[in-house]
Amino acid sequence: MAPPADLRAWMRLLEDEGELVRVSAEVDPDLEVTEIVDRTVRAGGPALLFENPKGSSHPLLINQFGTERRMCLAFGVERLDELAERVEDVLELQPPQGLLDKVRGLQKLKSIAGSGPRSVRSGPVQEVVLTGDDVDLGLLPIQRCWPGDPAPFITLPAVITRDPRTGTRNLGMYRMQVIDRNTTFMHWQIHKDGRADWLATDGRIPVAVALGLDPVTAYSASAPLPKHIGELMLAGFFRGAPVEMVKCKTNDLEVPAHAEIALEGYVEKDELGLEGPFGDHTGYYTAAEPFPVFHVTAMTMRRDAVYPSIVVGKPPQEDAWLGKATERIFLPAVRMTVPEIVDYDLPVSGAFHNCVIVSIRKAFPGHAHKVMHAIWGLGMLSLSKAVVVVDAHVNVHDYEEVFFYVGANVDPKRDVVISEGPLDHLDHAPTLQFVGGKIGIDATSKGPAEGTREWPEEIAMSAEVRELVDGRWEEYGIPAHGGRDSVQNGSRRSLRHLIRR
Ligand SMILES: Cc1cc2nc3c(=O)[nH]c(=O)nc-3n(C[C@H](O)[C@H](O)[C@H](O)COP(=O)(O)O)c2cc1C
Ligand SMILES: [Mn+2]
Repeated sequence: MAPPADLRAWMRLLEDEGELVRVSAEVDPDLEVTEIVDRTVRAGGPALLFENPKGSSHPLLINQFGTERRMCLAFGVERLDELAERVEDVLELQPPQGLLDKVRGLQKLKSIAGSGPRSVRSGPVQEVVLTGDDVDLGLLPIQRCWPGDPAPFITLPAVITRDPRTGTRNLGMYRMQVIDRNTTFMHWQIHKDGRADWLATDGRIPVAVALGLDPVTAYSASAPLPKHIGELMLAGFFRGAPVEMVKCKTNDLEVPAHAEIALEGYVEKDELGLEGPFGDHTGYYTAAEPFPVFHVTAMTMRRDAVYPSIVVGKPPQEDAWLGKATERIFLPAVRMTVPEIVDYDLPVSGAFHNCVIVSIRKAFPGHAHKVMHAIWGLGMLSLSKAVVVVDAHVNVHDYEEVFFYVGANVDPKRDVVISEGPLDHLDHAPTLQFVGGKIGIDATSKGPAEGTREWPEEIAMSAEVRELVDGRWEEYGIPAHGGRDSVQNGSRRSLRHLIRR
């Protein structure tokens, strides 16, 4: 099934699938929503539509991405790995061999060529237009998420800018702390494309913010694409249809025509204020820091616009599955430069930048070290603090299994690499902000070529006996829950178990 075309289609789909619960009781966006959502996310519960958020006439949608099933529904796939397969298919475009191959190749090219956004003359996002003194962010049920947050924060925006030098459009998800009825902060972290666009301007940079998008476009705002690749292209590729854009009323940018709400305005090069603290996905309050100020010159919306929100905090939270989608979607791109990588896993509890587990087809001495350094040199993965490398046959998603090899195969003196480099903007542990230590753990098997003794053979049952037991299993009369099934499905379950703790 094709992904939903806009937020309303998505909400209908969620409702039809029993994945959306409407809450009609009046609930306060000040902290109360967070506590309800925190409990719901941890229980693997449904998306929630708060129909009567206190102080606002706009419903608040939250937890739309909070489970693997909903993330799959959002993209119209059965498994997130299908997304990787689609990307791989395009990246591995080879010269065609024969007619059938040529036709397939053309179809692939078309799927990319037709992915770019399309300009349209009008769209429902501009059914209501508020400018000047009518702009009022107080109309929206913006959450104050955690007790230490000084103000409400817009948490699920797609922020649109253009590079002043090249005109390239960027979409990014950056939290926005509300200052007053028509200004917010813009939390452009140091490594992000939105910040680079702002730094490249001489005076003021036009900015537009879309709220309430179809789930694939909303996801794509969080995707760590290289700066020259547009996020709307990725969205169009996965949607199978271009994102339609309509011109803003008060600046030269465009916003998705089918969004629920759009904020138009600008950011000055030299106007900064103290943003934060904010209870963030690190599980801690990130300290107040200077960030630029966003002035809202127009607020446009659909009639009865739905306001989307997300809570981040101590993992696991709803953003876990946005991160898992990124992990799957970007695997083929990672493999393009480091083809010996079989698979990788960024544990949710590692807040995505703390730890990467990677399995490799090891081919030469020191190979695991090569891969560690490759990861520390690759896009946003470069911010990874710990890299654990295991052999190809190890299931990187099964943390018990990984821990087994870290214990069994590692001589800490020989196999631990301590390095340094750039770290996540929000990481509070390093002595200096932005830069500090890295740890690499080589948990692959070694051999004399790497200066070790002869490596022992791992225990495994012979194929003949496994087949014999498979064939005779019914005969033994051992109930499935204690036997074969639970062993065969063990790794999938353990991932889910960790996320829905
Ligand atoms: C819910 C959520 C909130 C986020 N908040 C921020 C934020 O406040 N600031 C930031 O720089 N990145 C934030 N990110 C990460 C960025 O969206 C992500 O790095 C994205 O790739 C940025 O786009 P860019 O590379 O085009 O700048 C957030 C991600 C999610 C899923
Ligand atoms: Mn970008």
